[in-house]
Amino acid sequence: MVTEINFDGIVGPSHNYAGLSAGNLAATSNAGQLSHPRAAALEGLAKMRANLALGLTQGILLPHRRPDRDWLARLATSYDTASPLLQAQAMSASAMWAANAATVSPAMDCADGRCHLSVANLMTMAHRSHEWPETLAQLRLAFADPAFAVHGPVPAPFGDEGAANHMRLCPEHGAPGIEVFVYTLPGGPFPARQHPEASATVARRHGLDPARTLFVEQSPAAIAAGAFHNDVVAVANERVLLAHEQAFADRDGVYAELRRLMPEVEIVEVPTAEVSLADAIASYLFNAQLVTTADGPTLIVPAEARGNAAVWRWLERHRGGNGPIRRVEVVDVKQSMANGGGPACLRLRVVADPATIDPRFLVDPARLDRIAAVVQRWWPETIDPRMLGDPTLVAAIETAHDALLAALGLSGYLTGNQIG
Ligand code: SUG
Repeated sequence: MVTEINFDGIVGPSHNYAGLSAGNLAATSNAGQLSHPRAAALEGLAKMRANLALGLTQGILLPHRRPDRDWLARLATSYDTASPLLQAQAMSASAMWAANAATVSPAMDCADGRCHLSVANLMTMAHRSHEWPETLAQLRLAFADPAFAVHGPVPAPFGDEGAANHMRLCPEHGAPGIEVFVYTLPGGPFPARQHPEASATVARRHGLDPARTLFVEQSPAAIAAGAFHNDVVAVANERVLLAHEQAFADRDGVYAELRRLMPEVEIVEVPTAEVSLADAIASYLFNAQLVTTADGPTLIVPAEARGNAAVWRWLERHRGGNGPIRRVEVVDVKQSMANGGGPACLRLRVVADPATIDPRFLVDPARLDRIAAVVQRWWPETIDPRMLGDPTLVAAIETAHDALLAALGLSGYLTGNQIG
């Protein structure tokens, strides 16, 4: 049966705060801090457990091999001889933010009746630009069934950040939807990561109906305030769009188009007067998972949203009743948050039949226990980003990764799948 499946990226053993993402205020302000990879991975696993307890179907994406020695070889260097910056870029655990793995269009929206996935090139940030070959290998394995079509990256120079800049609304579960691609234009103080041509390419490849596809510009004010992806200022699920007043460049135009295409749409706007852009971004109110549970629409927010007085006041006033947010769940993912990744960043949503997915990429509580045991045993407790060159640390990270793949029955999954 077709259902929503959230694939969370498992936080890799090299999780660290090297401050690599300009425009991502959490990451740049925490640059140089000590990270806690073991705690980070356990927080992510606890979030997945909580999702299972809500009755949701849960999947995983694997941490990538770090350091990425193949990438360094393509740059004609090796980990031992690379500069500290290249070492940090080769060591980043950024593949954990699965919302940036790919853009996904469910079968109901695609001309050929298959669910399409386009791996994101993430080319704007050096440390993320080398994720796609390993992500693609995982997607080709997890979604090998003919029910899916998995595409390679959009060619350079068109930056693509995947589902973080894409939303989907539909009148009811299982119905064809309206797909909304949110692009960015350069000119502000921070990089614009989602090129409009990348969004248009993904829509064409997926065979989306142009009459049911919107391309909208993210507001430059939001990017300048630190919203480096649309999913930091807006989230959608089924009939509901929850967005900050300053999420889109042409807010009235976006709402009018949505209402025209889908009269059932419920637009919940958070006004600047109640929650400033700064509060929205610091708390990650919008980087929430908006999911449908037996109790109705549920918003899964990070603990930082509860810690922000203005945001919590807004949530308290708008939850419950018969409204579009029946329930609010709070999860603690502070290790990921400190690098700018909230609950929604950590997951890639796929609407599909779980029976068509490689079962090694799906989890139940027992499988999560097995992963947690590997993390407890092998993940470093802390990493000081100034120590990324330490050969003992590098060996520990590689051993930890091998141990996880072995536990999941996925050792050597890249063999014969390597690209680049
Ligand atoms: O691309 N942080 C990620 C956070 C991604 C969040 N994803 C979504 N909003 N969907 C990024 O900026 C920080 C890594 C570092 O600085 O080491 C980082 O890459």
